[in-house]
Amino acid sequence: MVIDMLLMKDIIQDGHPTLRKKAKLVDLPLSKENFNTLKLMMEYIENSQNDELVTQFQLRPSVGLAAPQINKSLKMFCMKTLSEDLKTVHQYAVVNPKIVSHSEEMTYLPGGEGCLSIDENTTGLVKRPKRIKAKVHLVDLSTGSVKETILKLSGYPAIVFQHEYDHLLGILFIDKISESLPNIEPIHFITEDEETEI
Ligand code: UDB
Ligand code: ZN
Repeated sequence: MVIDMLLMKDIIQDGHPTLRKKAKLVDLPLSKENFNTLKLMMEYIENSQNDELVTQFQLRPSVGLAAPQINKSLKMFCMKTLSEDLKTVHQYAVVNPKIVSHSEEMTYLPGGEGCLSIDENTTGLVKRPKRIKAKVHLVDLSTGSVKETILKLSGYPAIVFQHEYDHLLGILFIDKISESLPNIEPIHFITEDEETEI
């Protein structure tokens, strides 16, 4: 029996040349192989958000994974994360994305960014546009259908999207670290308690 599942050993690390290459456009219609790769990438993210599987398989709890990180130099990534109010799931399997516009307003994760492809002790503040519009091909991983759409994202999901998008350009968050970001409003996750206080 062959278990087909991505593990940390499958994620290449900083220093590997693939992480610095510009990824290639993905052929459409999507090949079975690329569809299967996207499914494995989303499965990794979902497994990594399950405490038991994190312990069992030593996964890093993850919100996004780009194909170059598993040594496939292709313009595709998966993300699964919540909005700052923790109410909306932003789960996307994305092919051939292009950010077509972004806000002037910038934001950042106050705890800094990390990366599955970089040593877990390395984090840093990264300034990014607060809102983006991206033309993407979205893949429905249960049916295999692909549709072109414009994704409009704001706040945390926009940061995750941009981090993954950078991987397709050969850019890592360490290229963009700032020591401090005065005058920029960081992302703020809203808890239920906070909401009831209002
Ligand atoms: C991550 N995880 O997946 F808010 F349940 C990071 C790592 C590098 C620490 C694993 C993460 O942010 N987890 C997380 C955050 C939450 C709630 C939660 C889990 N990535 C993805 C990556 O490296 N993709 O290439 C790094 C993120 C930093 C900013 C956006 C992506
Ligand atoms: Zn990353």
